[in-house]
Amino acid sequence: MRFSIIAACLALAGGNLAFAPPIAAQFATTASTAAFELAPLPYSTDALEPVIDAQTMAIHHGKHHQAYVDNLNRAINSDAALADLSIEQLLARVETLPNSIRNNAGGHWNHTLFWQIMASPGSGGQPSQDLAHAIDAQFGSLEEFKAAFKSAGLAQFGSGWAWLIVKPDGTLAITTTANQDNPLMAGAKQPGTPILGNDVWEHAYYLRYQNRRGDYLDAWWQVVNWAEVSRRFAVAREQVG
Ligand code: MN3
Repeated sequence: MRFSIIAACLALAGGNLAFAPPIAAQFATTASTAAFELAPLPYSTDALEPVIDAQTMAIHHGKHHQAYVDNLNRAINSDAALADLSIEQLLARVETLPNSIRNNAGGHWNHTLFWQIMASPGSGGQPSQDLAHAIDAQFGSLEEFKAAFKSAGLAQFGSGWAWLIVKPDGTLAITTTANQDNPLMAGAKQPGTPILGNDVWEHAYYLRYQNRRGDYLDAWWQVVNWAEVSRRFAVAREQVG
């Protein structure tokens, strides 16, 4: 991407080579700094209708998530020591980093997961056999898990997330975090690897559900991509051995 911009600038400079070196040098400098990017949604903005409306999706992804990415890049670029760290490495050391990085790295990671673990209503399938067994073992049944997850989402005061995580011992747990925190962050009250997460910030549901967070949490199961959640469960279980 950057090389094509440089090429375009050089082409625009035309025969006036006096302009070429400063332009090239400017881009060469910025190329070494952090640049997290906002991936496109894996479906159209109206794909989750009527559970999540197209306008909410467009604003949530195009404005809110974009802002987390832009603000994260701005924060990273002010500290050269952070330039080469992955998003997971940043999350693992948030306790030593400014809140701007905590909030925006969390926002970027959380929303990247969120888009991927949703799919058009009715297309998300069911939990894999392994995941279904783990859910039954921990919560009794899929329905009981859903009820407990809804309770957690309702009980999260203010903005935050409800999560299904794989704990370091390989078992499942439901937990919540405030703001854009997540269970991968250093100091999390319930550490683990999220395989499913629901955004309970009002910006995630207010246009369609207004104050009815419970209705949103109920309807949301229709757009859960269980194939992707099951894939993440298998990966997380492998990592904990
Ligand atoms: Mn959000």
